[in-house]
Amino acid sequence: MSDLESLRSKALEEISKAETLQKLHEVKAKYLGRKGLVTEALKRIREIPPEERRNYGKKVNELKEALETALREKEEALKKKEVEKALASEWEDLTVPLENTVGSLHPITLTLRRIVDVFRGMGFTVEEGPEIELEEYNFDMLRIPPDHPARDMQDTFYVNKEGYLLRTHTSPVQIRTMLKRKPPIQMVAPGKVYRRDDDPTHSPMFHQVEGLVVNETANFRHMKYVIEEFLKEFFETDLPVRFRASFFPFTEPSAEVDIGCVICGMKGCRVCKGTGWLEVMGCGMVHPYVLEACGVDTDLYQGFAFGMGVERLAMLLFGIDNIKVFYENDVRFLRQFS
Ligand code: 2NL
Repeated sequence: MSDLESLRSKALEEISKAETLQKLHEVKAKYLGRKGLVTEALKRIREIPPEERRNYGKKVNELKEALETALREKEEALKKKEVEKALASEWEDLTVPLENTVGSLHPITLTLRRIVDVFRGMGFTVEEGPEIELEEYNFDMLRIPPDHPARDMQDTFYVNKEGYLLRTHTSPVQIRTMLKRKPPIQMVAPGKVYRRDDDPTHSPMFHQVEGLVVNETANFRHMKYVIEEFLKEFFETDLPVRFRASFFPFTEPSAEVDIGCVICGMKGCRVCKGTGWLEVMGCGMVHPYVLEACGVDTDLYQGFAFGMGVERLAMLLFGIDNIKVFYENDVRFLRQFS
């Protein structure tokens, strides 16, 4: 019996002295574990003379319960202390105005505005549209065939509602503009677009600017001039530009636009894959099918259109070689654009 008393005072002292949860768990194991001192004392009940057993059993169980209570209370106290410690060292009061700290625009926003501002300077209007689009505007009216791989579930985010998707380019904004306004049209459509891509060079959400000109005289050399002027102003230098024949379902003829590599000065590098040229946009004369689908009379009007990826231009403008940094929101990266 006196052994039980000294066991109790020793255990309680060790519990109260435990500074960490780890230490407390060690004390718990020492007394209440499978081979713990109290557990052993409980097993010894068989060695106790029958007339004392009842009393002994009661005492050991009381001791066990007392230690469990003390352990539980101590554990709560230690956990509370840990939370308080974390709150004291880890919290930030977001309402305190920070001295010498100003927010800054995201590099994609800066690039998007830079693109749009050049076109505004050339008399283009800026149009926006919904990110959840009609499949009809995103594909059908752009002459993208029903079996085109871009329509695949693998490539496009379809939403629950039949006939709707997350737009895969900003062309539907131009479709909407032609449907609601008569030519002459000269517009750009900036915004977010979505494709089911996610690897080191693709993000499921990215940004595009597309442009559209529809009037009585729009032609290929007019388009070349507008694009060359844009690239000159965007990169603030008279860069070499070349147009390569290409294909899009919505334009005919179509071309891809390359600029002399701004990273290596056309000597050949990793970014331009040794060619000295970088592809920066696509363009072409709007297919008559697309114009007619939008109610534009092709006896009177023709159009040209172009499209570019904002992330790609931002990477070239700022010399960034990894698209993911735009979405990680690491303030050490973002602060460089203030
Ligand atoms: C690219 C290519 C392009 C267009 C976009 C367009 C829009 C309408 C009608 C015809 Cl409504 N065309 N847009 C035309 C040619 C190329 O983008 O590589 N973008 C990143």
